[in-house]
Amino acid sequence: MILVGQFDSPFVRRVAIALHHYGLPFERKVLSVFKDFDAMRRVNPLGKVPSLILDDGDTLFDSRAIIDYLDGIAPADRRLAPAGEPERRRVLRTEVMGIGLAEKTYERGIEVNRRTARTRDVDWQARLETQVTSVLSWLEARAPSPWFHGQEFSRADLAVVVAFQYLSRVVPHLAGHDTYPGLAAHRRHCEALPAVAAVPDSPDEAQASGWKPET
Ligand SMILES: N[C@@H](CCC(=O)N[C@@H](CS)C(=O)NCC(=O)O)C(=O)O
Repeated sequence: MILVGQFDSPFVRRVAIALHHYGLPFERKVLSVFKDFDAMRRVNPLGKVPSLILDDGDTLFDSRAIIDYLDGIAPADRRLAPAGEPERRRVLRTEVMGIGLAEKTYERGIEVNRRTARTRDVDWQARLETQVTSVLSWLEARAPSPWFHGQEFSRADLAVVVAFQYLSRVVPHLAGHDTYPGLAAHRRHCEALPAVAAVPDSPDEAQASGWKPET
């Protein structure tokens, strides 16, 4: 399998961590959605990452769809979502919040980094930051101990930890570890897992494709 995308993307990292967790070997094709836009669209017509090129030649798009597929073929004792209800719907609900947190953080980055001060929409930026802090409060209130649901690391934990790591790198003042002690402890528990530790958030890959930290 070939995973397309960079490890500064929380969505690409989600898939890579899941592949490590399942013990599935993969190669990586490092393409940037900005620098390599034409090559990217030859893999995914949307020009988005992640994509996963399967051994039979099929290509899957979107981290949630990819992890859904991988979880379906994983051995039962490695699956990242429970089969039974109501546990399953609760894991998926928290996963949606984690993915949404990463999406809103990413959208805010586009607003701030890819526009000039004159064209930036400050009201839109404020709305995005409200969405980010609102989700953080919702997650913090669920007090993961150490996992969000049950006794094992799940898709919920995976989505939240990569989003929180990403937010901590790109907008550290919105991710105060004193403000969100439950999420900070959750992050430490997740980072102690070999699969998470194997795929560090990569500011190097971000900077190589033109990203600059906010000043
Ligand atoms: N919901 C998608 C989000 C993927 C996403 O937004 N990826 C960003 C990179 S971090 C992207 O491809 N951006 C380019 C674009 O939206 O045109 C997923 O979970 O895979």
